Amino acid sequence: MSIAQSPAELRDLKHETNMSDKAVGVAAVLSSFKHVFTSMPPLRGSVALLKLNQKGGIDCPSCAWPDPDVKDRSAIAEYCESGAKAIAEEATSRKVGSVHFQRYSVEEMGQQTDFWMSQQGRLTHPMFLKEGGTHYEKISWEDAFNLIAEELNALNSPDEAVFYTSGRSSNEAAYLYQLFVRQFGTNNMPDCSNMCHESSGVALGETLGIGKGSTTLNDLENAELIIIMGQNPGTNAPRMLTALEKAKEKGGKIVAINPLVETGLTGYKNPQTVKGMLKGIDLADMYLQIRINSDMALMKALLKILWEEELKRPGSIFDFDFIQLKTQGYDEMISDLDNYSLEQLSVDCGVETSQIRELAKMIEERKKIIICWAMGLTQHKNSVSTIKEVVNLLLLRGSIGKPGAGTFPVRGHSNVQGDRTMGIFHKMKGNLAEKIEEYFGFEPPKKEGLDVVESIKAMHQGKAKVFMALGGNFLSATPDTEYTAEALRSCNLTVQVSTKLNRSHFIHGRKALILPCLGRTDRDIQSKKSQLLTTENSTGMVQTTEGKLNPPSKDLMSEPAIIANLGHKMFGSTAKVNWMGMVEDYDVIRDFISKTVKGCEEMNTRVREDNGFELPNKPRYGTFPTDTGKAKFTVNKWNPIQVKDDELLMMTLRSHDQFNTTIYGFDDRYRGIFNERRVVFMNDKDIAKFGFKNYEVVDISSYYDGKKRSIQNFKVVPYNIPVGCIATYYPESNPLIPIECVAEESNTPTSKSVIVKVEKQ
Ligand SMILES: Nc1nc2c(c(=O)[nH]1)N[C@H]1C(S)=C(S)[C@@H](COP(=O)(O)OP(=O)(O)OC[C@H]3O[C@@H](n4cnc5c(=O)[nH]c(N)nc54)[C@H](O)[C@@H]3O)O[C@H]1N2
Ligand SMILES: Nc1nc2c(c(=O)[nH]1)N[C@H]1C(S)=C(S)[C@@H](COP(=O)(O)OP(=O)(O)OC[C@H]3O[C@@H](n4cnc5c(=O)[nH]c(N)nc54)[C@H](O)[C@@H]3O)O[C@H]1N2
Ligand SMILES: [Mo]
Repeated sequence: MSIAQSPAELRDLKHETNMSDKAVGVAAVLSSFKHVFTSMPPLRGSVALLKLNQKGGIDCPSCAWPDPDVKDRSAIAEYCESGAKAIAEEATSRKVGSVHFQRYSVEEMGQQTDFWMSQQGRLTHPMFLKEGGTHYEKISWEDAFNLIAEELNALNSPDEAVFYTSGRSSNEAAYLYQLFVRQFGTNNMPDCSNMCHESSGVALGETLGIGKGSTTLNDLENAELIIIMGQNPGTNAPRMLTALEKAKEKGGKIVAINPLVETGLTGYKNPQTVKGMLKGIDLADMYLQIRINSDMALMKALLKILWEEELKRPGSIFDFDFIQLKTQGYDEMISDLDNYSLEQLSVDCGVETSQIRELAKMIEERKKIIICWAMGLTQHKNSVSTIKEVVNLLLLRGSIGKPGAGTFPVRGHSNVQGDRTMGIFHKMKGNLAEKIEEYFGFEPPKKEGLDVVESIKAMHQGKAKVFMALGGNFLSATPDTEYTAEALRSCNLTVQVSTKLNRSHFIHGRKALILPCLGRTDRDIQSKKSQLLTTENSTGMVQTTEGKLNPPSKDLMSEPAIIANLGHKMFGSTAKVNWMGMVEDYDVIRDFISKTVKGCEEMNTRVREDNGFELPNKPRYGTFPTDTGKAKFTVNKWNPIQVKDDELLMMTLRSHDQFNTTIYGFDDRYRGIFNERRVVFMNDKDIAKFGFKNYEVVDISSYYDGKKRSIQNFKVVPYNIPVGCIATYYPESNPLIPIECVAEESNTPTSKSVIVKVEKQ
């Protein structure tokens, strides 16, 4: 068996139906405490939880959900079950010391499950796997930096190295990392965004002028209509539910568009109020159970109905003042709608026209409209176009650039947006390039670098030979697991800067390094002073975060210190780029950020203010910094994915007990799944059609371009999911996602629409 995946062994699945009334509430509170207090002593656990998302405390590492105003923060708890689990995972008292690596070979550890890896605890020492070695061995930091420098210097070109970033790194670490990579001479900086909200960034950048959402938490609470597409906030952004509840209390309506009826959007019990704990409410006023990958059809259907109504009652539906003053491309967009029939669009998305009309009516009657979305919209071939249709809808109603209205892509990793602001990007932004040259005295490379998918291909073809990752779990997060494993294995050196063990440590280059670093919760002391770090949330607010707990080992380095040491080793610390000087006090890094990153002026002062500071966001205030200065309507072609009769369309999801590739446990409580992850959710009709029995064990394969990719041992779970659609958990199903299958324009792997066959064993 390949060690590139968690073993395919089955567990004893328990499946309960009717979970909707068991969401959040007491169970969530109990689950939070269980995770924290079984991982660490009570005092450590209490300090961690009490400091979470409080001013002067720790910014939660679980997701990028914004914090309320300081004055509105709950005095006792500003966290959720998912945050508590993330804290338990990072601040655990368990450790993986060097003895552990003597005891288990790389092969043996690779045979273990992802859950086992997360349970082993925090990494404590730099570890080295020599060429042909069977076990990682302890190495000094000095030797580790020498080794990386040696391998980098031996390359024929800087473009033969690849530098990945996950989204947990602080702004300070991200800033130093991009500076290091650019001083080295490449833009090969793939990041987790490439697999996450890249499609949002591209679509919003083109149509509205910046690749970020336009709304704030306050807007959400004051919206009249919130449409939530392709997102499961109950699990992945639970604090969003509190904001939705507030919006609802003020009379706002909530509509969910999702192939699954996700608990949280229904049956929500606020765990932070007594009233909320006792009585569950359905947050969603309307739930459209759409077929996978057909959101564009639904959007077009809505646009068509709104246009019909506008023709009947001219001037009453569309906001022509806004359209004339602020936008372009209206005529083309409207006339293109004639190419589609409402009936066919309704068939394509699997939602009755009567329901679509009902939603259209809600849109007609309200002006303050916010559309939220996450991975259900971004990880398809047509994602960029779909998000542009979302923009079309908002523009027609003038619902953008006004309080309570606009776009809300809900970000994933807690600092994924900040990493981009700091310059982690495989493209070089002109403005940053000039500033780097002005302040650091070297000319950064201009040539576009490699994104995630391109990096994997380059490694596979031998064109990239050194791989370094600042966080993350590249092997398991990326598509086409076996292909990616081959890619990593063909490198000369792979370097993982990590807090915890993961599968990317066992699928490695000829030589491999694990560099253990401080996490968000750890106290970071430099020059005898505790250091602040900063992050940016989903709504573009920059705030401080300060670790409060004793680090698991004195041999850990902070991420900024690791990068600075490497920079110093490679280039020396000069007057212009004083690598070691920058990490003596992170205020120095922030001073450089202030001078070189637009919108971060006076960062040291402003970030210490109560709520931190807001990055510039012109669309939020009604101006659109596109090349023409106008917001753009776009024409997007709708082509349904062709799925043959013996095939199904698969989406890959997160369970309630995981953070991306980190597996906290085997339950997905809100979906009624207990003690198993190897499940495939399927409609009763499909189970009958293919002749399966409930809970029968099957294999799943994709046959893209004639190449068979397979995963074994999945239990068929009857579930309320549209016919023709199935769902499995990520990362177990990543081997099925072909490396060539990507979103147009954004190059994001199509993790939410994989054509597969489910096969009897
Ligand atoms: N606890 C926890 N929190 C997390 C994470 C985690 O793993 N665990 N991950 C973080 C990260 S990095 C991210 S990006 C976010 C992810 O947050 P989500 O995007 O909520 O995560 P997914 O599980 O991928 O869920 C996608 C949702 O989209 C729906 N969906 C799938 N395909 C379609 C489609 O074609 N159309 C529509 N309308 N819906 C569709 C699915 O049914 C599901 O509800 O969460 C962040 N927060
Ligand atoms: N099939 C499928 N694939 C997907 C997705 C999907 O929905 N379906 N979602 C995609 C998305 S949205 C994302 S964002 C990616 C996630 O991709 P990644 O960000 O690469 O993956 P994570 O699982 O979040 O990374 C976990 C590892 O990060 C390390 N880590 C944790 N905290 C820190 C820290 O503070 N510093 C450092 N240096 N390391 C740390 C730990 O060692 C841990 O093992 O996966 C993508 N892949
Ligand atoms: Mo993400």
